[in-house]
Amino acid sequence: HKDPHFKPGHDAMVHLFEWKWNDIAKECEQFLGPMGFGGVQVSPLQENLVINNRPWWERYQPISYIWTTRSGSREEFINMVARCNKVGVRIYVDAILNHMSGNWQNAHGTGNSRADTNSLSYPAVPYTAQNFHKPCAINNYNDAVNVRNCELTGLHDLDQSQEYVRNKLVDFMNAAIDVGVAGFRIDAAKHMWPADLNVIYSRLHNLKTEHGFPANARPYIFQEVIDYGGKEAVSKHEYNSNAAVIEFKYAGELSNAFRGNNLLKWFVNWGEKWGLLPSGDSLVFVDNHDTQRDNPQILTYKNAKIYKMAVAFMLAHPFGTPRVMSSFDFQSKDQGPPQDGNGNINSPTIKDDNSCGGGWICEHRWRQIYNMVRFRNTVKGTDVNNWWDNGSNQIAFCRGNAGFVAFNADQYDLNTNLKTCLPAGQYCDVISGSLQNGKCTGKTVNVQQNGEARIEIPKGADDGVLAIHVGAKL
Ligand code: LM2
Ligand code: CA
Repeated sequence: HKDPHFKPGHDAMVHLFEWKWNDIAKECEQFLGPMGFGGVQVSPLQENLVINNRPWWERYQPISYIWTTRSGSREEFINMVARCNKVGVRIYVDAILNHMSGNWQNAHGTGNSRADTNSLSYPAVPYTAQNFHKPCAINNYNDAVNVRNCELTGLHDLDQSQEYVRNKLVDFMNAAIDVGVAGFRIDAAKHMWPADLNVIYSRLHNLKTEHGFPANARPYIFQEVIDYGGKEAVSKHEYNSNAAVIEFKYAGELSNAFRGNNLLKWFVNWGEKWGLLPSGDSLVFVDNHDTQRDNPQILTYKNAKIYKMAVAFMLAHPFGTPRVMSSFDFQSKDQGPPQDGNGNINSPTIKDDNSCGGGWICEHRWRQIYNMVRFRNTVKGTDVNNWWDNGSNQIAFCRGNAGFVAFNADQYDLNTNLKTCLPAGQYCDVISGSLQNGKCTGKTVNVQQNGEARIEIPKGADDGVLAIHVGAKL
């Protein structure tokens, strides 16, 4: 369950947070496939409670396993998966296995199901009170039983030790596998027992060859276990034997350094030496839909220049399976996606320069980000070599003889000759521009016969990164 099954020439996942299925299908065909993205993490597929003012987080309050949400219908979901697979882009579903909704009066769902949440009755599944842990509040992260058998912010906590509950969860996931999804994000995995999860994973169907997967392929599973390395009863090390884990420490350390609280030169040994899980077990990222709202240390689209530097570093470095966040703009924590007066989600608008409008940020359509996805594909299979740093926050490294990247997070210019490891010639810096019709719209870098080039990143430049690779040679 650790292989994302990206197609050749495709890499990196993008979380299209709160996007509609029809819009994702179009995005796969028009942008993600051609640009070499590997897959999309989509918002939850299961029916959720309709909550006043339609906050984004209503989707984390399931009411049934019916595939009807504000992202679209069952038919639209099936159509999206097929169209994305066809252009080499995989779909990963955000699966909420830990809980159902909290308590709400007159609860009804996006598929019109009803529930009596106060008595833990969800007839559209059906679940009754006996399928849940006896309600108690999670309030002690030093106690694994409290963390796993009590309610996360009042969300009714399913008992995954019951065969009945396991079967409901497995059936839901298998139905998604059967229409072609490549895997799942496991929401709140920290709040479930690894042994129960492993039983559930073991019962999942293989991915099907008719959807372009290799024979006997297992679904990719990446589990949300928030573990920054502090002392808690539950740790990420309990979860990575059978499936991948979302590496929060990776995200924390990257934001910390690019904010200026740690020197970039220390990234010379970035990886397990920092206390991260093994590369092959790690889903890595800079920000996610939670941390961009509730963790002020984490970089987001709102800190554009240093955010793009952190994302570029993630995509340039071979560690882990990277996930790019694609957000909608928000002023307050609860604000839902761009929507009309009836609560229907609006589609993003796409401008001439590739960027989005209509309240959608679409970080994945920022040149500095999608060009680094291409970089990552081009250098695949190589290691980091010829690391250089100035003893501070100017760093550079090669990826074999296929790519070279440099960063300047110091408050003074970077202007020096560096080994790029690339064949001599003229290269287009894919951060300041793109190679279009044989011309570079940004800086050109001249690599000498000895593999060296003059590398310049002035302190006041729009971007603090320079990246060249053999796929963008003039
Ligand atoms: C997750 N991972 O483990 C998701 O990434 C995260 O976004 C979810 O929280 C959480 N777990 C549960 O799936 C979000 C949001 C919460 C929100 C819940 C449920 O961050 O604020 O809680 O979804 O919608 C809300 C209210 C909270 C209330 C709760 C229950 O904010 O005050 O608690 O609903 O009604 C009484
Ligand atoms: Ca639980």
